[in-house]
Amino acid sequence: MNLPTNYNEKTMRTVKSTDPSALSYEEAFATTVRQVNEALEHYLSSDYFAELNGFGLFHGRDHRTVEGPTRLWESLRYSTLGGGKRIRPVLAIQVCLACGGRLEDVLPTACAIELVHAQSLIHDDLPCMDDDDLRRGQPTLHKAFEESTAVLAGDALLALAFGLVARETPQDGKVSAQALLQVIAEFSSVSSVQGLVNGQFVDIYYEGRSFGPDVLEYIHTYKTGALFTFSATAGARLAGAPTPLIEGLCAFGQKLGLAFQIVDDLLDIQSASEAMGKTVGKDLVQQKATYPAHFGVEASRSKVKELVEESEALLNRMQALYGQLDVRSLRILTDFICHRMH
Ligand code: GRG
Repeated sequence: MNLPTNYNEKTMRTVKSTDPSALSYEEAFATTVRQVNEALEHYLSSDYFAELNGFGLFHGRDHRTVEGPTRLWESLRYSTLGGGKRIRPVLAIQVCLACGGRLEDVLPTACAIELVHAQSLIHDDLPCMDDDDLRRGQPTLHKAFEESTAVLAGDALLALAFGLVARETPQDGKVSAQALLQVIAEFSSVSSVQGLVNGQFVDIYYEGRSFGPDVLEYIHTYKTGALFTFSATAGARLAGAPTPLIEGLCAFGQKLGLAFQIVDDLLDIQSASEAMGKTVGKDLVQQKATYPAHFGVEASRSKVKELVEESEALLNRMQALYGQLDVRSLRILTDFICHRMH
């Protein structure tokens, strides 16, 4: 594998610390989060939408005389640009950079992942699902706008996401057409019945029903783990990493995703709404399938610790096999995911 100078070096050097492992998520990834936010701002700007209007059915159509599209556009911006840790795009980007890939090759996919994440939050908050009023410290989309707008904004974000990957990934030969098609196909799977939709469906199905550890792990793996797994895998694919490394990073993403959801379950019990920016304590009321509900708080914490150790072991193994793979940022990410307070 031909790995160019690692971009992480540049990111790390902007921070006043000699020990990168001592950095917080916010310190280590401030640049990456900013890049993601700037790109999202662009992809949800009126200029970009005007550019898209040049396609197909809407070619040459002037929307300025009709009021509705502006409100729809505002709802997309409200739900996507108003906060969020951006952890999934950061994971995709950091994996790509760790494998020696280019930021520009992964940024459209990283943003698309955030759009699907935003879509899943909008629909999850709807009265027919989790029925939540608060998200990222603000009224949920169906509260700030209308329920119909929230459904349609989610639909729009989902379709927009796939267009971003196809349209915006540079076509200069660095990412092969085969790799790009595989990324798009996998993105479709994890967003659908092999991922989020399936996880959400089974989660709702088991509300108030008895469940075992296998059901619990199944729900977490699909509902939350799928986007983490995809983020890591896509990052590696877009960097042109060899298959065994893609597989290793896919397994790493799976472990991170499961750890992230167990920590989320723990935070739902232990945190204040202000810190989380969303309603907490609802899992118990809704009799949700969670790790703490099933195994207790201590066993859930031990499971997170176990997943961290397994993730670290995977990173060490991959580093030993691929000397130029820079796993420092992935260690910081793992640490944040397991010790986060929001
Ligand atoms: C993708 C087509 C499609 C449908 C989605 C509604 C649904 C089907 C799935 C729900 C998935 C869901 C909401 C999982 C919970 C994941 C989770 C713990 C979210 C919180 O993520 P953070 O903490 O949020 O990264 P921020 O606000 O920081 O972005």
